[in-house]
Amino acid sequence: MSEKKIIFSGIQPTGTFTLGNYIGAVRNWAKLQEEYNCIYSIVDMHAITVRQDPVKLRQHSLEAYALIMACGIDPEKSVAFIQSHAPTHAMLNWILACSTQFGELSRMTQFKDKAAKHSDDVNAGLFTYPVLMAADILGYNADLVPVGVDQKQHLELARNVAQRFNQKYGEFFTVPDAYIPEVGAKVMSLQEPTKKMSKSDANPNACIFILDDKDTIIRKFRRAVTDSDSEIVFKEGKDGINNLITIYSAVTGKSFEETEKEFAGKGYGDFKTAVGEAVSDHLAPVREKFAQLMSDKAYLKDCYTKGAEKAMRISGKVVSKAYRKVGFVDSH
Ligand code: ATP
Ligand code: LTN
Repeated sequence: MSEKKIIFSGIQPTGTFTLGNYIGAVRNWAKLQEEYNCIYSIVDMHAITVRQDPVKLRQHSLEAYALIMACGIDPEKSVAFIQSHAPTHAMLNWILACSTQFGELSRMTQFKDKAAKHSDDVNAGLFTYPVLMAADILGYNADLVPVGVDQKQHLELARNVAQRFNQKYGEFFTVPDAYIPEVGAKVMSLQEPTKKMSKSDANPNACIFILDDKDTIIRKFRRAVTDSDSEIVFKEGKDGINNLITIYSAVTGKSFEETEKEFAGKGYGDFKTAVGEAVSDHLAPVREKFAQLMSDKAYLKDCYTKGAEKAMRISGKVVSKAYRKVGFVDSH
């Protein structure tokens, strides 16, 4: 048996990934592949907690799979699959739902935000979303979960559910830790820099999508909301500039201080263009790889089919043991 720790993470196929998804989560997934046993999923079952057009959801799921590969996930090194292809997640979801309290789900801020945003469809799936997320993670006994800071509360819940199950039935699930990057854990909207950049933002100028072309990226950065000051320094109250410095540092690897020095005495216009160029250059290989992958659907299918087989093999064992733990009669 390998001694490597286990990583699990997921992303919803709700549209092209933003720079936030990339810096906060997906690019770290690729970096972790060498050191850990990594399992990554396109969580289509989570996506239908808000209304999706079925034709678009199918397309977005395939694109999301190609996108994680374009961002460096190697399906030979990691297990990469589509969540609905592994029914073990839904099986474990039920078991864990019975160790989750109504009260704790009611406190989830993502639920409150999404319920307010989709007030015509506050369905049970939206409410129990974090239980399915716990099932994703615990079904592989993951040690670490690389996510952006917005998912911290869901991770806490997954830990509580694991601990509660372990108390009821005896030590079984690994209690997972969140793995949140130091820089870029919360990339902000370019139009409202106090809000997180989100795939489903109605204003396309608020987000950089990782497949945007160079001109679009530079144009969006040039329109980014900043402040009436003129200094390029990271400090409280300068949300727009802080966000741009964070993004620049995340893609160039330069520290905040180095960035401040580089742009000392320069204007916001120059800085915004430089951020746009750095981001576009950084993402150029992702755009190329994505186009190449989407032109070979048979290869993609082969990858996600094999990925699901591997995922089922691992989580199938965990689910069988969990069934036994709770007292279900063996079916064979
Ligand atoms: P949606 O807008 O459809 O709710 P989303 O853009 O919030 O989606 P998810 O699929 O929910 O994206 O998140 C995938 C991963 O990206 C998660 O780990 C999440 O924490 C991370 N993430 C999302 N937005 C940001 C952001 N602005 N900054 C850093 N990380 C982010
Ligand atoms: N809820 C996450 C997506 C997600 C996830 C997971 C992340 C679903 N299952 C398991 C990490 C581990 C989000 O980003 N909104």
